Amino acid sequence: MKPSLVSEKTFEDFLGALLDGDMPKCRRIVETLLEQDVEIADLYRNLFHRAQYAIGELWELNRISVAREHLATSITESLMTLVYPRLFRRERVGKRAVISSGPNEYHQVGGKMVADIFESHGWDGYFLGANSTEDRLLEEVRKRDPDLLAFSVALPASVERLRAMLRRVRTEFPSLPVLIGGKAIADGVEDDFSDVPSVTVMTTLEELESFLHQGEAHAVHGIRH
Ligand code: B12
Repeated sequence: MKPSLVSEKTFEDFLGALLDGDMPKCRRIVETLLEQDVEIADLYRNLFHRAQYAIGELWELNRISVAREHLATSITESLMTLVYPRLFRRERVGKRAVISSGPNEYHQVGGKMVADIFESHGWDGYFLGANSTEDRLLEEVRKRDPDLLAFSVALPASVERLRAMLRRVRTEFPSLPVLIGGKAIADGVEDDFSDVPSVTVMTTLEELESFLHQGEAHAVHGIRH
């Protein structure tokens, strides 16, 4: 991975503009980075992720309103579309991933980033969005017949619900490889899924990228945490 192109100054400028709800300025910053050929994982991790976490802290400290947080998140989600022409540069590799935020989980930015990383590696990434119910998820898995299933969980409470969901997934798809990540996992709330077969716990987009680089085809199968 190349060194980050997101300098401290760029981050501060972006965060300031995001807090002001200044979409044109945010957009210019992202476009400049894209012109410099920033790596998608770098842009997502060192600009968007960092800014969203900073927004979360300010919200928690009551220094910004929930409306300001919603505005910032909506700008971030819109800016992610600027990356799309880059996502499909690579030839398709004929692999599919279904990605979900899991049950009762309304945080969807991280899961969408994961889906985009799959796309940028030539996979088809089907992102089911926030709050997937078990029935809806299973229906999509049957329909898409994916090579891999990935979950993104931000809330500690989502982890137990995810376990219950995984039990159902395993009944019907005993060996489908599953990746689990997200803030709740990175914070160490619960990261031991060794009782569920073929589950890999992974917390960063960089890890996901090296997994995709190494794995590409068959190595995806049978990977265990
Ligand atoms: C925006 C936001 C919301 C929005 C989400 C909207 C949306 N469109 O997603 C809304 C308003 C819905 C929301 C609701 C709530 N939120 Co909220 N939210 C946030 C905030 C500010 C940003 C989330 C975000 O966009 N993060 C950016 C993404 C990119 O980060 P990420 O998900 O961690 O993903 C990165 C990595 O983890 C990794 N990754 C993620 N998934 C995966 C998966 C794999 C396989 C891999 C490899 C990697 C990977 O890649 C990403 C890029 O680096 C966070 C602050 C924070 N620190 O996260 C709080 C935060 C997560 N929310 C919080 C809370 C408490 C709530 C509510 C309970 C508030 C309430 N009282 O209603 C509800 C819960 C609703 C629910 N049932 O889910 C707390 C959670 C605290 C905790 N430990 O429990 C936080 C941390 C805020 C805080 N500091 O208190 N929230």
